[in-house]
Amino acid sequence: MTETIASSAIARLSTADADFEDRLSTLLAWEGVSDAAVLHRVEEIIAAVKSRGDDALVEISNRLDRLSVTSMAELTLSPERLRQAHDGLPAEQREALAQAAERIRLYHERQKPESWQYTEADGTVLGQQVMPLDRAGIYVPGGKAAYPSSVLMNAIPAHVAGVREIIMVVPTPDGLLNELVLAAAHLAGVDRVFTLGGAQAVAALAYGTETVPRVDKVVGPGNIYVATAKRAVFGQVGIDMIAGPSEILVVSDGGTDPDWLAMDLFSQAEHDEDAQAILVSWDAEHLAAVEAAIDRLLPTLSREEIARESLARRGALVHCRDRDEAMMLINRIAPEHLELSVANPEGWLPEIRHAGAIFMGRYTAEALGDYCAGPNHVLPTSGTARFSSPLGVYDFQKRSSIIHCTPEGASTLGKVASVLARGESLTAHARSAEYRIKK
Ligand code: HSO
Ligand code: ZN
Repeated sequence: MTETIASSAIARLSTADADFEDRLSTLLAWEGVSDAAVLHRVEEIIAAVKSRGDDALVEISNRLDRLSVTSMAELTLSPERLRQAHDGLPAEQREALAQAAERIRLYHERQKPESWQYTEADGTVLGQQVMPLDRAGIYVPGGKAAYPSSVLMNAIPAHVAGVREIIMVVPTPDGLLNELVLAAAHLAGVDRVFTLGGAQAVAALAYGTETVPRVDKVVGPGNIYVATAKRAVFGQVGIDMIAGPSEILVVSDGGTDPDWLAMDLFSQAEHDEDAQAILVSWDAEHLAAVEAAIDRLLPTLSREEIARESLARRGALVHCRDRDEAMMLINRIAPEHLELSVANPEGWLPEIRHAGAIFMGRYTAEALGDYCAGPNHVLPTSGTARFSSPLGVYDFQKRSSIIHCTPEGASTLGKVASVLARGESLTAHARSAEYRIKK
């Protein structure tokens, strides 16, 4: 068995090792489950918000976020307050946010699905009508995970989809507000903001209170309490995915500067201790060079401890046989982020079946996509790219089907429906269809 070298910050695996499959499975395993104690507390909070509305929100927020407010008015931010936050930013930040927002908007405009209809020979019209949700609720975490970029990534697709009202909730532990988050909300088209967090915020959005309007879908990342609350209210409202820790898989052909690759891995690892960064290459010398770069550059990071812990817990440098084996690993892992740091990434694309976002070539760092390239950074994690897609305009819309029969159409279809209805012993169905059959 290949033991992790004690001095190294990151595990080394080789597909040639007998225990490779076991080690890879262990590395990829992520249990997103919350424990019974968390579920119990979340259920209590939801029940309190459901039955006592605003009073419960004030009480719970005071207790959990260490506030001393007396009414929901103190937990509500006006659109003017958002504008002030925006106008008060240093010009450089304001400009960067505006550029990012505009690029994200342009990209998502392209996603807008069209309604469609077609007419059959007898004049019967069939179709599909796409409509936005009435209200969407966006959860934005507080504290160290408060990302203005995530406000843009969640709210802009909703806005582009045509959602009538976008409500944002963001906790203010100890009363601290993040001005960049508020500025991003202003730019992204958020209509109302409540400074609520945790399970109580999710419950308020799902059920509504005197002050907080009930929404149709709750999206956005959050801690274990938020994720558990989202699961609990699903069905009452729609939810987006329950995201696991962020991950990156980098595939290198050996031609990229090892420092660049080390920093790309760090950019994922610095998110949190459970984030995952994996590099795959068939060039053993190159892997050793990246490992040296990791060891040299780690101490230079502002979030060194988090990155180091993440690499130690869940990171890996994987040596594989060749390009085909690298491709097999990509589809096996189904990564949230895939960086193809190779000479001809286009040649790889047709074979990549599972990846949330694909970053093509040596120059396309994931960080560019995280902030401003245009595509969404809310992506399927933990292998769920096998069956799901990046957050987008379509997550804030739904479809209605349309049927419009002519007398001829009703007659033809009536005969089919009548036979099937009698086969199901549903005679009212049959007679309803038969009334419309031409005599
Ligand atoms: N990499 C994160 C998104 C993010 N990065 C926000 C920086 N800020 C998940 O895709
Ligand atoms: Zn990131």
